[in-house]
Amino acid sequence: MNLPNSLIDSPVNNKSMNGKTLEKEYPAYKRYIKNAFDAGQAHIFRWWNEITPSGKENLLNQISSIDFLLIRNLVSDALMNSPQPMQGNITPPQIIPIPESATEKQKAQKARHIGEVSLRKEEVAVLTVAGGDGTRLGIGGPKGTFPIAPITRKSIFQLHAEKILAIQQRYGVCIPWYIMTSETNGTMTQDFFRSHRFFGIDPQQVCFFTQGMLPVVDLQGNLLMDSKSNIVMSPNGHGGVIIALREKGILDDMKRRGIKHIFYHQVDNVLIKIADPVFVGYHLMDHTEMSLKVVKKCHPEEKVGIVANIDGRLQVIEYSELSRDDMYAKGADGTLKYNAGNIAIHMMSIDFLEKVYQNGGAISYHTAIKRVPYLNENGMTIAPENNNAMKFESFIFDILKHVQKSVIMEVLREDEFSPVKNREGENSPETSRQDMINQFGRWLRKAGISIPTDPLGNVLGLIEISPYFALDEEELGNKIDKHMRFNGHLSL
Ligand code: UD2
Repeated sequence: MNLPNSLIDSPVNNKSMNGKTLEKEYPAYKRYIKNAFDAGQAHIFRWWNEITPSGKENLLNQISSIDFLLIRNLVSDALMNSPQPMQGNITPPQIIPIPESATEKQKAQKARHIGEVSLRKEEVAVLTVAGGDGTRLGIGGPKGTFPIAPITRKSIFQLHAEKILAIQQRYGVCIPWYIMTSETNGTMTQDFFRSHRFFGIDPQQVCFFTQGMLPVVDLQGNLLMDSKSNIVMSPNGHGGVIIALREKGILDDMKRRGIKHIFYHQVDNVLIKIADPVFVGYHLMDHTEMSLKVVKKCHPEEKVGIVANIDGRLQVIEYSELSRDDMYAKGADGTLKYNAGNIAIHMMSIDFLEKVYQNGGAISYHTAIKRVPYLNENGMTIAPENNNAMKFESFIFDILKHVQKSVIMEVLREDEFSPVKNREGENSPETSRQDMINQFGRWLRKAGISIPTDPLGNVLGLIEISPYFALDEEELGNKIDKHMRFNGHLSL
């Protein structure tokens, strides 16, 4: 496919605004103005003579942050190469199974011990990526602020914070917590933490940083505006964390604090076992560079990437990039052949990240076709009914291409994975709350307390156990009054 004319010579170039005049008027921005015009994006200055000085300043600041060459290349790639399912010889990876045999259990115990030693040495930091727009949930604010706990309605951020505090207490350590936000939700996120006094965590150990943004373009590659002085920008994907860690001095901060390994997770998983010592231990045991937790997919079309070897190299194939045949392929035992669902929980060694930077640190981008409101050429806001825009996002797991050694650990979905993604249905606040209640119910049952369930196995009633009371079933078993009777409502 050829590049659209708009990218080669925008008609607006000639019509409404002269680049040279602008360059003369704003010498400090000369280079950026030229870049915008050269890239065929002159239409963004269409309303230049109408906008206020602060609007002009905003637009100039925006163009100085945009890599027009990168956008041009991404657009041309997207237009010339229609999305293809992942090519190559796909084979299932080697996975540490959920321990069942005595030997497997022993190995997990050993891993736990190694992980605990590392946690006690304060070598591990937690990194939460929370820069996404959360459009599917549609709450108009950071997802982590969503009130999710079944009874107390604590926010997702508060649950994470309390888990970190509980781990700190258990091991007598301090665990630095790095939170990546975006320009869109960064201020709101920090305000939320401040207004909740950081949920009891020492503010000195929490470090917020923002990821980069990329412009959103229409299906021909023209930058979209949502006001006469504002280009629509979108976070550059969670892979942006790789750039931000270095550019924002986060990696240096980690090294200053003696951190050697990063526990990485997505903000939306309410069952996350933060800094799970067993996972930390497996990662360390084999001197691994980057490790992954996986669950068995719950159905072929579940929206999780799959972890697989492609032509012998470990990769995550995003759900949108897996062919239908591979999605439904069955192994010899009749189960899904590609069944290792990526739940986006990783351990990454600082040394490995250094290696990624030494290899150039370049991240690749994937194109997502979305529906994005915009200002049309008459200055009217349009809420499109169909997909009208391309967003470019990088994925953290693309750095797997730099990995020599990695560990993949299978975990039980009901113990560790319940993300809040959608307003309703699968992976919604309702299912996440139920998953929490069911988990607490299982812990209580293990401790000998009778907990009634419906035919689907869902607990009848409400249960919430604070991370301060118990982080896991073992801790609960040690603390709970075994003669307690559940009357349908329990908050500990
Ligand atoms: C992600 C994974 C998918 C699976 C699933 C599990 C990708 C591309 N896909 O799918 O394979 O593991 O999660 O839950 O990762 N985020 C940022 N900045 C951004 C974009 C996202 O910080 O620019 C964060 C976001 O706040 C969230 C996480 O990354 O915590 C996942 O983003 P998502 O919900 O868009 O990813 P999803 O569900 O498509």
